[in-house]
Parts: sequence; C-alpha cells; structure tokens
Amino acid sequence: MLLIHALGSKPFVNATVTGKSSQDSSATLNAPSESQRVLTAGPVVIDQKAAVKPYSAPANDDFEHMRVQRAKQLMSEARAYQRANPSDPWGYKERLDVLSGSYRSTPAGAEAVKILAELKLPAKPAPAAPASPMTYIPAPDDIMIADFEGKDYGTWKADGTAFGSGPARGTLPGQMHVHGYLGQGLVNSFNGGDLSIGTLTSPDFKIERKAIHFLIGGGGFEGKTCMNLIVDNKVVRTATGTNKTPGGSEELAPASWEVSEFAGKTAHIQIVDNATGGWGHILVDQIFQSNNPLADQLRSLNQSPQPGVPK
Ligand SMILES: [Ca+2]
Repeated sequence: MLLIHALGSKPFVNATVTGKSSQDSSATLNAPSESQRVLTAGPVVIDQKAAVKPYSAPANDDFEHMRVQRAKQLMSEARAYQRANPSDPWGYKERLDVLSGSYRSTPAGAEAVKILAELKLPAKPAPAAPASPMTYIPAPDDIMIADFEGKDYGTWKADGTAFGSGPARGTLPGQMHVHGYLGQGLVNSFNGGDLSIGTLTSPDFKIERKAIHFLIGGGGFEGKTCMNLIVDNKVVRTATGTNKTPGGSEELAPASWEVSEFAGKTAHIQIVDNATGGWGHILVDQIFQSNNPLADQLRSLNQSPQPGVPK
C-alpha cells in the first residue's frame, strides 16, 4: 500500500513564500543640516548627529571580496557534499561547475577548474524507467490542473533557475532515482542541483471540486520546498516532500487538499524551491480537482516496493 498523506484541514495563513529580503533601508544620506552644525570661536564642536558617516556605495573591491568569500563557501559546501555523498560524484561535479563558471576569477573558482580537469567520473547509472508503475483512473468529472506532459510549462510561469524551461523527464543529472510520477514528465526543481532556487506559478483557476489531489516528493521544508494553494492572496493550503536529512528517497507520494470551503473561488498554485542545502528541491506531478477520494483514482501497480519507499 502506498502512504496517503492527508494534509487537508490545516490552513497555513500568511506564509511568506518567496522571501527576497528588502533593500537595506539604512542606505540614506546623512549629511548634516545647518541646524546640526555647532560652531564656536574656540575648538570646533561637532554635533553627534551630524557626525554620522555619510553613506557611500561599496567599492568594487568590496564586491569582489564578497564574491571571493561566496566562492570559498561554495567550495566548502562542494567538499562537504563529496564527503557526505561518495556515491554521487556527479553532484560534486555539478557544484564545482557552478564555481568554475560564475566564480572562475576567484581562487576557489580556479581551484574548481583544476579539480574538474582531473575529476574522473564513473559511467552514469542506467536511465530511469520512462514511466512509473502508478496509474491514474480519472473519474468522468475530474478536472486536470496539470500533468506536466508538455515540452514546456505552457501557461505556468517559472521564475529563477530551479525549474528549468519545462517539465523534467524523470531524474536529472546528479540526482537519485526519481519515481512515483505519472507518464513521462513532472516538475523537478533539481535543475542546477540543490543550489538553485525558483518558483513555478499556475494560471488562475476556479475551485470546482471538493479536493485537489497531487503527487509530491523531494525536500520536506515548510515554506521552502513546498507547493502552496493561494486564494485571495493568502496561502490556504501547503504541502512539502518528506526528506530533510541525507538518504531518503526521490519518490513522489499521493497527497491531497480538501478545498470545499473555497468552492467557486479563484485560486492559483505556486510551487516553491527556496532552499539551497541538502534536499533543497521539490517534485510535483498530476495536480487535479476531484470529488472522489484520492485512493479511488490513483492506483499503484508497484508490487515490490524499492528500499526506502513508504509501505
Ligand atoms: Ca506527469
């Protein structure tokens, strides 16, 4: 039996989902006004308020220093990944690729170039089976929101790099075996590995059935690797994958939201990858509206679950 997650009845109000910090508001000019200057006949007395150092933009070498530091951090993350995932040299290579590209001019970038030149990768594992053993038996009145079988995202809008330019066809480079999706395509935010971030947003649709069913997997970080249902500009339902620690499984599992209370409302779905560490990605497929219980329509044909697959 597959594990059925019932995340239905928990509203998740006012979640911040894309978390870009606002500009630093301290960047204001603090030139002293006439009234703040106190002049005397003797030694010059300077008003404390007037003595605040005026804002000046960081010099270019400050920016370069930040890049050097960031590259150093990325290199230590790449090394940590290599130590934690000795069986995934592709993931290590992917991290070095980022350094050898965007950070080539830094010492860590130059080091990455050198390591990459000498890195010997074993043969790639066999490609994933093209289709999953899961099957979908639609009810006549089900409404498909997205099955991600197209070559691009169609009317959905992808921001950032994590979601690539269209649905993945299963496992991406450097990723463990992705399974449990339906058909050939799915949303897989592992484009560029765990380091990449982005959002994928559906067009508006009307809620016309009791439930929204879907398949979800990947990182289990609330608000960071998640899928949200947004009604009236509020996140009213959210779901994540199940993985937070090394190991785990790239399996998508069926899940569902009970949405009767929003009947007739306009909604949209936002899939979020705002995490850059281990399991910093999300997998989603087969989102549809239905009046029937999920288990009636998603049937697993998998008779011999793989290790790590929930029973
Ligand atoms: Ca699919």
